[in-house]
Amino acid sequence: MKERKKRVAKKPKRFLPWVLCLGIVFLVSVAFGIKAYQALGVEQLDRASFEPAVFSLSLSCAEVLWQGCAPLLRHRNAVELKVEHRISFSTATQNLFRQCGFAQPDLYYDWETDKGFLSGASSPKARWNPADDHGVATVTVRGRLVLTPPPEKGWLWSKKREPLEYYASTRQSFVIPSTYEQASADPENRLVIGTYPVALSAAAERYPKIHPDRYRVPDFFYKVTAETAQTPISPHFRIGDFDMCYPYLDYEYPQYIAVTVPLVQKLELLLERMNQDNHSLSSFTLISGFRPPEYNRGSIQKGADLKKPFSRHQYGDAVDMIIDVNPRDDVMDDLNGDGVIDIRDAEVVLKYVDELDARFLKEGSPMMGGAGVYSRHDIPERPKQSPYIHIDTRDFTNSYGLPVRWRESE
Ligand SMILES: [Ca+2]
Ligand SMILES: [Ca+2]
Repeated sequence: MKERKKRVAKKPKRFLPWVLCLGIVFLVSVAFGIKAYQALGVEQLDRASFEPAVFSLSLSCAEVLWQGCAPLLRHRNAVELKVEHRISFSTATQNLFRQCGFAQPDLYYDWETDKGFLSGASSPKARWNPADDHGVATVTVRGRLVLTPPPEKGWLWSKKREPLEYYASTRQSFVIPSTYEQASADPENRLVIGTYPVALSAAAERYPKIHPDRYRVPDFFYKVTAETAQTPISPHFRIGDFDMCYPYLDYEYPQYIAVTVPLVQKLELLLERMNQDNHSLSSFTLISGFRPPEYNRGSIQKGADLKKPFSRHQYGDAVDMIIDVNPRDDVMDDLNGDGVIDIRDAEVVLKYVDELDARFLKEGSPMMGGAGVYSRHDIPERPKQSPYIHIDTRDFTNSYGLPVRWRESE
């Protein structure tokens, strides 16, 4: 019995080294497996880091009516800007991040502006102040996204891995307003604005006398230069569309012009409405936007005879325009398809303006205004004459309570 007990007690000792060996082999295999798996993951991650467009930024502020366009500011107060980021890694990359144990990404912002000054920089919010500047200003924000991988663990020490960095930037432009006094006093201004007529004077026409508040000197002028003329102020219009630079007129930049937001909004809505009826227009051809009193009076234009002293053009809320798509020849297209290009083609556009103005009148919208059609325009230097339509946002009606309309044919 004693011998048998001894044999039973010795039995486990014989297998212990094997169990220990197998255990060590298993643990080493698992460790190598994890290392290999992680190494594979990081290698894949390095490749994934080259995925394009994974990190983007967008700026927002209350003043912006149309994304990607520069608002015509109607104040000189500070503008509150906020940047938002978008990280759009693929699901596979996100899984790799999880697998490799990445820390939460760090975001750094770098703000700058070419005019005015910024405060609150480096955070996702900043305050831009136009200060005493004029014209088009641009705020740029650059973002740096840093993804820090966990250290590569060795058997005896850990090795730091380089962080992955992504860059993105975005910008927002603004058109800074200037007063009439500032615009007139700027020695760089190449367009003489001149003196606005007094609405209540004895010589004033009927409408200025009834609505003198609509014939005041405009509150805001905007400086346009050769560099900033292409700045989009709405999806389909640039600030240069409203200035006094035409290939056939000898006016230079910089110039200060008046142009109002309701006018630009109205043109956008008119374009949208006409395209609903399959006119397929990418824009309108504006043959005249702002015209200063000095021009309207004929003082700075030879042979000028158009010139109404109370023209809406000098208040920045009127345009003369044609639709010139097919053929593109600087002349109004045959919109009614009768084979003749005349005032009736301008009336095709007027029909849509009537529809919009009826709605604006009902809504009390400041986009409501006057409109007139013409057989030929009144800028003698323009190489080609064309029927056209005048559209404005004067925001008052005629004595019958209807939008002001006129028709001027030869
Ligand atoms: Ca044409
Ligand atoms: Ca026609």
